[in-house]
Amino acid sequence: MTDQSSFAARRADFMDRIGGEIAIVPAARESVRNDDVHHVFRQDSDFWYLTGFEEPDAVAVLDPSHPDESYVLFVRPKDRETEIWDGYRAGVEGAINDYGADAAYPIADLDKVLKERFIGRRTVYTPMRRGTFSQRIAALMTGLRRVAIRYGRPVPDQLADASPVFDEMRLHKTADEIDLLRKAGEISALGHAEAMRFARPGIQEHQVAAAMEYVWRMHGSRRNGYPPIVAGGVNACILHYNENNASLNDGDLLLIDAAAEYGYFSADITRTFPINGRFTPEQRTIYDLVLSAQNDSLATAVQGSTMTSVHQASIDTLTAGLVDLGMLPGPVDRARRMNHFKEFFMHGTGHWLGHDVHDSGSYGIDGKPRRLEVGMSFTIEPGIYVSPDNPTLKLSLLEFEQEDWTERRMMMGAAAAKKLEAKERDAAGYEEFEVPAQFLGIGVRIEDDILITEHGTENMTASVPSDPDEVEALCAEAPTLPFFG
Ligand SMILES: [Mn+2]
Repeated sequence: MTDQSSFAARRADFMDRIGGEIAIVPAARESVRNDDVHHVFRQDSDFWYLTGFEEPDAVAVLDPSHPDESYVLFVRPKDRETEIWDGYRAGVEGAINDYGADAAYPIADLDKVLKERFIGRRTVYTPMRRGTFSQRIAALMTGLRRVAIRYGRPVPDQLADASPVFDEMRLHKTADEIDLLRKAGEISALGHAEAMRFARPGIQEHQVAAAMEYVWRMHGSRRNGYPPIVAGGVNACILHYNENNASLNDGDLLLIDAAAEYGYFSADITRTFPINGRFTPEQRTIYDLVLSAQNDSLATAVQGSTMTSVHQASIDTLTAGLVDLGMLPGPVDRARRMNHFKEFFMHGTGHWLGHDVHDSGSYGIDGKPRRLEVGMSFTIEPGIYVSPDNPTLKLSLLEFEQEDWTERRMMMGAAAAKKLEAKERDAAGYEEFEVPAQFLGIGVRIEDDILITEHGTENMTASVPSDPDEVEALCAEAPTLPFFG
């Protein structure tokens, strides 16, 4: 597990990156589920990254120019009565003795102490992705300024975003972090393997989820990386399906996008397999195409490449394959120019992976795709979803440029950009196209977790098979877990 020295090393690095300025970083807040019951608490990833402190209602202050209190924690104070009801608190004593803070204060003193610390400073860093908290800091600065100007005292007039500082640090994984990420991948794969053994016609989606979660908890994972998607048959065509309350049907596929969190690192795996253990020829055809797209993306995922190239490889393979199967009108280069693949593949091919399943970090630098470097981790997850409700495609004849879309969305906002695009599509016209009936209702995604290392590209989740013959062999094995039905 991550020990205190690695948090201290991150804080030192973070302080280097903000120069002599001060940074204020808030913990996650508890959220009410109902009455006096809260949702299960999970610490904010940025806050965890710097502190290793798991309580809500806390704030970390990093103040590299302070002579002896460069790391200060504001925490819930010890309170015997409250602790009997709601659990242990480290308190100010624990924050100093166990979490390495140079000083600690009760959270109620935050504004008062910050005002003192702000004297003589020009810039205050805070993660702007925590919107309401950065607004609170901005309000504090404004209030302080009005008084300070009167007395000629210098106080900060600039609020700077700490989120990109976290992004750059979190994007590059250290050896210790990679160990945890690999472990998250390994145990998540064990759960997927059990799901292949465990699933059978007649049981419920959430029962398959339970079998996977049992495996993960037993291997030391305290929680899932994200809500599991266990989608039988046509449910696979709903991308973020997580009702998980349908019965599994003989002859359908089961798409499972689910993974464990381990040591605050999330894996992210999708496998699709036949519920009765044998692919139909149509299912196998679609499956093989998605798998070859994933392999082609994997081949481009090398040091120096970009996530755009990784995505492009899947788009090219899927487009050619879909035309070949008669699922899109050809020729292939025309289908490419019109982005027809979006009829069946609506999401990106991958995203950064780390403390959060869709981890923070920019995909571009100066408007250009950033290069993959050693220590970066991401998913590769092409898919094909053939909605049963959409047998007649209405294909737009508009030739579409991805760059234009990004630029527009930035300048005019997503809703306005979408509206303008719809207008252009209408102007360019449409053609209708019948999807071959035998493919309707099939949804397949295959997703693995990738790491760029000095020795090449590593698939951290390859231990659960994606080769269709190996998948069928695993489905044929007896489950290791009992079914209580
Ligand atoms: Mn994913």
